[in-house]
Amino acid sequence: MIVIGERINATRKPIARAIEEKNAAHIRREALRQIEAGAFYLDLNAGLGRGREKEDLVWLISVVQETAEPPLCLDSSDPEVLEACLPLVKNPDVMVNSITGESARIARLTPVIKSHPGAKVIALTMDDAGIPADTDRRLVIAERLIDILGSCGVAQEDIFLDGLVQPVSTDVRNARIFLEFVKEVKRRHPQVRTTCGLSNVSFGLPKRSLVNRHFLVLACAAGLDSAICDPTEEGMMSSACVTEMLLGRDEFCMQYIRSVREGRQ
Ligand code: THG
Repeated sequence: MIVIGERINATRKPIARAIEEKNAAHIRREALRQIEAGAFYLDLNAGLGRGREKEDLVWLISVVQETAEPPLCLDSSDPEVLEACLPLVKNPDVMVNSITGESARIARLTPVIKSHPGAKVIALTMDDAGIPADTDRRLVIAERLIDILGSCGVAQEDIFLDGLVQPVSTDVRNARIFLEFVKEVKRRHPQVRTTCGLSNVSFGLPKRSLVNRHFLVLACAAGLDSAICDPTEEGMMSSACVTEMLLGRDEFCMQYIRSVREGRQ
């Protein structure tokens, strides 16, 4: 499971405050905590909605890159912000989060993607009509996104389709709709990868981390390759590690045994 650490996101109040106050130490601590917990990519989101997203994301990138150069996942809905920030990222293993099936976004983002060969791209299965309620319509958008990204030169394994999991609190079928999406994408396109904002599933419920980590197990079994989540959340990384082993993806149980030996379980 490729974990994309979600904690450096301006919708979280401590991060919004750190950005406002230019508290670099706080951001660096959040980066290190997530890497130590097992995040591979760090998602950076500076969308405070105060018209300074570009400057703020530039600042986040520079701060996070001061100590280490971790793989980054640039999380913005504004193609202009992504275009300005991508050249600043030092680690070539970078993710663009995200493109959608919306025509305006496609038109603005495809040239940016073409000019950054090797970048991984998260593609959301929504279009001008919004997020489809059913699996089939999400699959139609997914096929279109695979075609578009392929024609931009993005390799299949660098495409991360996000089937946009919706809260089970609003419709109890929502987790299943997402799991079916993942299974079908992996059946049709084994090379294409899948991801999701994991905690969306538990929105509106108590004890969210309990729901999140059980959903991670199910999604992992359905073939989910990656998750945007909080690696410091209780049980999250343990669930991922044990599930990978039980699904036969941890040769000789080495990762699991090592994690116990190192006191991570
Ligand atoms: N798909 C993709 N990218 C995404 C998402 C997705 N990026 C953003 C988001 N969804 C995933 N990241 C976060 C980051 C932080 C939080 C949730 C998701 C978070 N939320 C608090 C909560 O829900 O309780 C609210 C903030 C707070 O007040 O602390 O922390 O789906 N591709």
